[in-house]
Amino acid sequence: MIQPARATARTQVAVIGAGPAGLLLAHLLAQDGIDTIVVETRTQEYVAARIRAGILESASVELLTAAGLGDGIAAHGDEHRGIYLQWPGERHHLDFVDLVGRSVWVYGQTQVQHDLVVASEAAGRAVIYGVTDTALHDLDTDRPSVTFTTADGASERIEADVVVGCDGSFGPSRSAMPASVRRTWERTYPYSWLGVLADVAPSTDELIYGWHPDGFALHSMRSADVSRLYLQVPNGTDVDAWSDDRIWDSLQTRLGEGIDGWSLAAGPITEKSVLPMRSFVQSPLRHDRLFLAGDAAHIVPPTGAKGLNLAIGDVALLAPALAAWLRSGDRSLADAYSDTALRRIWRCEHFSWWMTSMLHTSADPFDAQLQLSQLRWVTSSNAGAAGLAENYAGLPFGF
Ligand code: RFL
Ligand code: PHB
Repeated sequence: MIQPARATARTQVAVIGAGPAGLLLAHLLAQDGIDTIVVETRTQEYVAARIRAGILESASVELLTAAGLGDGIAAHGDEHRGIYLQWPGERHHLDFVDLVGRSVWVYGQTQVQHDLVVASEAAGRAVIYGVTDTALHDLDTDRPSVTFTTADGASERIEADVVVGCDGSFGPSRSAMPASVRRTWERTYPYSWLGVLADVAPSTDELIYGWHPDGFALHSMRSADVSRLYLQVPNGTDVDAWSDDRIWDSLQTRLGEGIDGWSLAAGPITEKSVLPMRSFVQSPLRHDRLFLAGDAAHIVPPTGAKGLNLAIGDVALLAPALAAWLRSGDRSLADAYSDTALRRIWRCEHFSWWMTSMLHTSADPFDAQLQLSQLRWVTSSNAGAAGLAENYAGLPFGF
């Protein structure tokens, strides 16, 4: 079949995916004088409205601030010293600042994405939304390319020095790594989260992670007027089986049982969805001229609040590595990127699995006793608490 002629654009770095990893990479590379073109399959409005992560580690806040993206965090972010861990009858505060000298920030991924889009538009950077048929080519040559169809049906090609896959779990970049070098590790969990967003002031000053025989519950927040709450539910749960009343009753039971004088304020639920939980890593993160960053390379269950922070951490390593290569021909950081990033990725994979395993209940009474023992240790031993705090508040990029 004769293929239609493609319009060809040339750039230094072709980025696939305009989520936080892709837009932040384009932003940091621009600061080093490197050109990018970003292609994104969704519309700009869809990407902006997606409700996802809520917590930034201090290293993420420092990086965003140093990159000129910190105004929103300073104005609307909420710095938290730690979290509460609880089980029926006991609630304990872990103060990360006292334990490890670092805090975390409540600042939603929606807001991070908004800040990145504003910066990208202000700088006039090329981001092409609504593309289909994204495909990667010639990654083992010095002229790799990405082809796609634009929203109005035109066939286009971007030729670049390197291609970076920031296209999350369902994009084409992960599988563009040759099968001969690719290795994957995966764990699925026998439960999901039912997440709700509610127009009600949070009933807590800092996040509450609650173990309960009925299942895990989490009280998070987005602002002084908006709460974000989660309930452990079985896989395959139909969101329609959970009326608003059932959700509030379950949250009150799981988060309030035996906690004297505490009650959960209910309010209008504005969003409700079920999120499956998965751990996944693909290695290496670089082969020839293809690099992976963010969810394209790894997935964590959300219990440790690491997904967005890991994406930021990858990009924090990758941007200077690509800049050194493309500006001065120095490939040493690019060569080291995969191994350096994977050290921190596996630490966060372990932490996310550990938090998930400690807090989600199964039908096994032996497991329940182990979990309660672990929770008592983490909340009563300085060593246990500091280990959790160090991981939750986040290790330095490049760890
Ligand atoms: P993203 O944000 O998924 O962005 C990838 C982008 O690539 C686009 N894309 C393509 N573009 C062009 N061509 C193609 N063929 C493409 N295929 C895909 C996608 O449309 C998308 O815009 O990945 P990134 O940038 O690596 O950022 C990672 C974070 O988004 C992610 O780790 C977290 O949001 C994970 N996550 C959560 N993490 C937490 O720490 N706490 C949470 O509460 C939390 N909630 C969530 C989440 C992830 C979710 N997903 C992925 C289903 C809730 C949800 C629903
Ligand atoms: C959130 O606010 O969405 C959130 C916070 C902490 C987590 C997971 C999700 O561990």
